[in-house]
Amino acid sequence: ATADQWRSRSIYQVLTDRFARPDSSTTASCDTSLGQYCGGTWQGIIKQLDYIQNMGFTAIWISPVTYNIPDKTPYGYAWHGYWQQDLYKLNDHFGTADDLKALSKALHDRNMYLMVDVVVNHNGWNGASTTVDYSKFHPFNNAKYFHSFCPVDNYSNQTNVEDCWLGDSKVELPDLKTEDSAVADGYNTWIKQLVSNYSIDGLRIDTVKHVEMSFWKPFNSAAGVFCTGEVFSGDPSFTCNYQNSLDSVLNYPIYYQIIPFLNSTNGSPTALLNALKSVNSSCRDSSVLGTFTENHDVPRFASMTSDLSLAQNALAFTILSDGIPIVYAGQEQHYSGGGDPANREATWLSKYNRQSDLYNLVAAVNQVRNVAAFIDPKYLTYNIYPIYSDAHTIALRKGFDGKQVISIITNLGSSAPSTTLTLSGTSHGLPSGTVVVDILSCAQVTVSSDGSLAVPMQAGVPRVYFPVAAAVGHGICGIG
Ligand code: ABC
Ligand code: CA
Repeated sequence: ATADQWRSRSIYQVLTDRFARPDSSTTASCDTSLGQYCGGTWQGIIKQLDYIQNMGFTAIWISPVTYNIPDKTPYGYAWHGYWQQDLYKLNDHFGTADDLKALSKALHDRNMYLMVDVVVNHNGWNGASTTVDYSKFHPFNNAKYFHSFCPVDNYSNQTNVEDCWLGDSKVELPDLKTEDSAVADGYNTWIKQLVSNYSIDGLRIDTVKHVEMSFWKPFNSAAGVFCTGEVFSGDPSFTCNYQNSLDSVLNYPIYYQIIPFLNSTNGSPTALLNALKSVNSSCRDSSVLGTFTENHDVPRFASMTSDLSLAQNALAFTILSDGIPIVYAGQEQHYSGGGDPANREATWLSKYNRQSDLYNLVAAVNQVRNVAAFIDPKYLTYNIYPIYSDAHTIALRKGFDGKQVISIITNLGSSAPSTTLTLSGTSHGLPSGTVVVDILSCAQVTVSSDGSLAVPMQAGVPRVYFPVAAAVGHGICGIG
């Protein structure tokens, strides 16, 4: 599928080993500190697609599928899939080729998309750089395809970032000579075939800033499907520059500003509002960036604060801001693991609880986004903008007149006293007398005769207003 087709999607990120087992167990132990395979598979995911789809997601992103370091390293096993050794073999812990095809088909039968994580920057090696046996790799089975060893140790030197090796002496990540045409051609041939064999709809590309810019355009076109790249940097101009060569990048610049606004009741929204502006001006198309507040590399939101209302605000913003929302499995269960590897908990241990507050919040917010985009696809390219802000709270508008979503995002916290926030008529753009519904509480409010909208703020929860007239018949809050 193309970037245009992906724009309206909402993505649920799973680590294949940690999301669902084929025996549907919800008790199998999985100690994140041990670095072991916990038993999640592609067949396991198929069995839990209702859990994902009932939250309103229309795509999933799974771990890299290729063959990895088979043995135990000082960091444990390659259960996450980023230590690739053979591009043409699958990681058999996750299933067979038929299983992967079955997952792809099961998703397509539900009109959902499959996004696969891919790695081209490096292979994985269990040991120090001096011990690498290149003949173990396929198809790049010779030292001549790799940069000679030097560690990535200076992130302000782009040559060091591109040409040196990630990893360390326990697990090295031998760095491919991606600038060599034999290597680039090899990758382009491989990706074309992988996408076609498994009917993949999109790619999440690992370590994009560690590969020279000129590699990406040909790779994206060889893939022939939507590509979003991991450019791990909070700097809008640096990160957005990669969108001139790839369809999309993950929105780290926004990530790095949402977190300090919402992870305590003292954060300021100023930097987030500035980042929204600069991402919009620096990125070629902010409507297809991957917007997230958690992933498998960063500490879970709930490891920073246990306040549920703050987590609700973070998720509401993730899904309602510009771009393609990405929610990391476990976020909807308020999982609280810290940095890698603690943030890689097994989702099954939550028993796939569909009654949890955040599960229901994600479902409601995905629903309003899906409806807004269905009624008017231009909702998606309408740049969100602030219509109100104070020290703790912002109100945002996205969407054209009569079908705009007005979100109020706050870090007041769950112990905040009840107050009323008044949004003036010129800000929200809804005429006097318009009835709007807060899709989270299902409470309705009418725009007053002077044009203002009186928002009841309570216990730090977000508010998400949608005109009742636009909501009719789409299942929102049961409005028929
Ligand atoms: C293993 C162990 C860990 C151990 C580690 C050293 O080795 O498990 O316990 O601590 C995979 C596995 C990891 C594994 C690594 C290495 O391989 O998942 O468990 O860690 O063996 C991607 C993937 C990631 C994957 C790899 C490698 C790459 O998402 O899961 O890891 O295939 C860098 C890379 C980025 C990479 C990330 C983990 O590391 O660029 O591609 N992610 C700065 C740098 C970033 C850097 C980041 C984190 O730190 O600029 O380049 O990312 O180390 C902002 C700035 C940012 C800055 C941040 C900290 O602050 O704007 O630039 O990021 O303000
Ligand atoms: Ca490289």
